[in-house]
Amino acid sequence: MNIEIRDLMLRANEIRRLAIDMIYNAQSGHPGGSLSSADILSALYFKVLRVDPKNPLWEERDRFVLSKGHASAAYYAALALRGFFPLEDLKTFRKIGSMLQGHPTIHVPGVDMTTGSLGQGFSNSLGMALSAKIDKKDYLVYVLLGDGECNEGIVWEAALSAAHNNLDNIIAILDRNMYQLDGATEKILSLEPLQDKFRAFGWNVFNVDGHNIEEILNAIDMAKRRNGKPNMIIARTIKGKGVSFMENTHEFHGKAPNKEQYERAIKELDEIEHKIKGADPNE
Ligand SMILES: Cc1ncc(C[n+]2csc(CCOP(=O)(O)OP(=O)(O)O)c2C)c(N)n1
Repeated sequence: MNIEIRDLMLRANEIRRLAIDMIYNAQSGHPGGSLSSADILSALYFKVLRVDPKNPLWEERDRFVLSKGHASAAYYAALALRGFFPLEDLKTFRKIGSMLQGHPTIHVPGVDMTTGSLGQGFSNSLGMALSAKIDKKDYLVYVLLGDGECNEGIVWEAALSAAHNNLDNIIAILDRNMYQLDGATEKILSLEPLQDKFRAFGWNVFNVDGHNIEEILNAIDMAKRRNGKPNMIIARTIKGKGVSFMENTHEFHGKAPNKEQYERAIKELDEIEHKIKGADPNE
């Protein structure tokens, strides 16, 4: 682990802590899928994305679409930490009148697409990639989707269309945490063999440990080589990652922690921070 990776891990942990804070404070939100995607968001916002927080609508910027819009707490935390708006604003999460509603909208600086209706953001990202090609722009379109989200028919229609249009400027990341709203994905509507499905639809497929930032970055580098096919990075993750009693369950998909659970969660995340800081960066 080098110093850069350690910094990205600390950022991910900070995203997790802020997301838990926000959801607890609002007594509403989605902890499970926010925690599973924190390392991916850290890699994107602190290393990969070509964006300018001072000029969120910069035309040449890379686009990012959070297609699993319910993970907004982690998304807003990443945007605030990256400097798109003050950290103080996170306290208004899900409050009446706040720009930081339960699902992201384009009124939030740094948010490129309003999402929340599952499958739609993935399809929107295709339009962005297609328009980049038409306008001869070289920005890339990143999109993060959930595995339960792949129950939506629109995902597969978009997958067909992206390959048909040779949209190699799309880098999709699938948060494969194995749980959706009310149970395990394979029990509700099985997706496996998922990588074969995307390959058969004409995509490059990369498999990574979605909590290993180095692996995420390497896969993104490979996806950037652009061979005429759209790119799908299947990131194996743990729903609720970082908070023991939220891990590998759908129980905290859309449920806020109570006071005792909140305190326990923050304590565990503090311990993780301590551990990352104590690790030898040259190992
Ligand atoms: C079209 C649509 N149907 C239903 C919902 C309600 N919903 C919100 S999250 C969710 C489950 C999503 O599962 P997954 O993509 O696996 O999310 P993650 O585990 O990554 O949080 C559902 C059904 C929705 N937002 N949109």
